Amino acid sequence: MTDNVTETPPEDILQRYENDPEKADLEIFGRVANNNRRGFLRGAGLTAMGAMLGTAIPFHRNMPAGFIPEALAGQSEALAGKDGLTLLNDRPVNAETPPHLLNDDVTPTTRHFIRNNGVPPENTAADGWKLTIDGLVNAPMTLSIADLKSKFEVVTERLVIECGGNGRAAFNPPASGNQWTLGAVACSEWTGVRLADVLKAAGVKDNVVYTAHVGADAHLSGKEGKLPISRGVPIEKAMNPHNLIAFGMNGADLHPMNGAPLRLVVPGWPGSCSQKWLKRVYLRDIVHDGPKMTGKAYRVPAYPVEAGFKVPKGDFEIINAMPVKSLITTPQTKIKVSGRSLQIGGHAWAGDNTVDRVDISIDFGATWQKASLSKAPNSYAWQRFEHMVKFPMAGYYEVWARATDDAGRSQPFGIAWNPKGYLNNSMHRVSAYVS
Ligand SMILES: Nc1nc2c(c(=O)[nH]1)N[C@H]1C(S)=C(S)[C@@H](COP(=O)(O)O)O[C@H]1N2
Ligand SMILES: [Mo]
Repeated sequence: MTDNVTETPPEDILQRYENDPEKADLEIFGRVANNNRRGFLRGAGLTAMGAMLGTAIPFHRNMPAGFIPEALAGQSEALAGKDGLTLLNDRPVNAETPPHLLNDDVTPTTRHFIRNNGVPPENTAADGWKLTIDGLVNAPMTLSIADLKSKFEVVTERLVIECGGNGRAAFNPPASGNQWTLGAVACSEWTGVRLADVLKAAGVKDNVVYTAHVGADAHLSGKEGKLPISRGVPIEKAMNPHNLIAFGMNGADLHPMNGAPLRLVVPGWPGSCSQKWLKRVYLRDIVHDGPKMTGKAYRVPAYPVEAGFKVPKGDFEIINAMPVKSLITTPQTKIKVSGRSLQIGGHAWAGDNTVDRVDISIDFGATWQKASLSKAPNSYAWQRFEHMVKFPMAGYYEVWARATDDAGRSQPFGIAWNPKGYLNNSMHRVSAYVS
């Protein structure tokens, strides 16, 4: 690797990223950001970052290229139109939402997380946008957004999108990639047409096994025609009536970072199946092998492994439905309580399943109390739970929430470790200081 670290005087790192992200990566990290591999901070970049933080960074060698220190996050303009999100990376932009800002039953657009694998398209105008449906169909089609609206039934549903890597930050040994804590999940109200209706209109051939999704974002390398991500789902999942080709988000247009003007929403499965800036869906007679479909991407070992285990290459399988999970959205953790009772609330969801019950513990899991749980307004929406807990005396408590789905599966306390840090559905805990 060539040493491109320059001796420029310390200046605002975020500004440098805004001016020219590739150059900033080279100057600051000595390499171009690659989400899967770690570069490190050194030379003038290290000096600049240290100056901004006001102190030295003992573990700077562990900071991956493109990494923005938490203390500086939130200052970036990448989050225009977003409110209170924590920036994890700004090349590409990745930002999550703190749990207490996810309290609404319908996640406002301002609080929907952002997970980008590449560089979003600059032109996100609905006018002139075209979606192509082809591959193994009887009648390939190219449709404008107006065509979608006029030719197919338009539906509105609340649908959960959760990143497969949500919760990765808790992995030990750590897994590379965005260090999501809890907030790479949202349940917005999406408006669009059913993917199944559009595929039926095109005519699905008998030999189809998988869909393949293409968006308009560019690869980080800038290489023409190279896709940052192209995932797909088995045709059986694709025909589920709750998958939408969406042009509306919470009664308005989609946010540019959430896929404007058109995206897939494939609820219940890893968020990566929900292609943003959707340009093309094609049908295949093999399992789709686009970028982030193969290798270890969005795959877990086919059997349980010990933390740190080196899983042989052939032993990974594609993640399908996401596991049952819940999030305490009120109160915010570290809450100070004067008095003896506290109202607990949050949401629970369960991949392709529904949530049967949510239980709450204030004694580190020794005993559990059943929370009240609302029915989902439609399949794949998250379900609200509420419970009043009573503390016996002053002191430190943890409130734990554990959801159980209609197949009898519950959230574990610990993490089912896997090399890439997926599917962490361990119980959410918030602390309470009772005086
Ligand atoms: N075109 C495109 N679609 C994409 C992505 C992407 O990088 N490019 N990221 C995927 C991933 S990994 C997730 S988790 C969801 C996140 O959707 P959001 O950014 O609207 O929250 O979008 C998916 N769709
Ligand atoms: Mo994701």
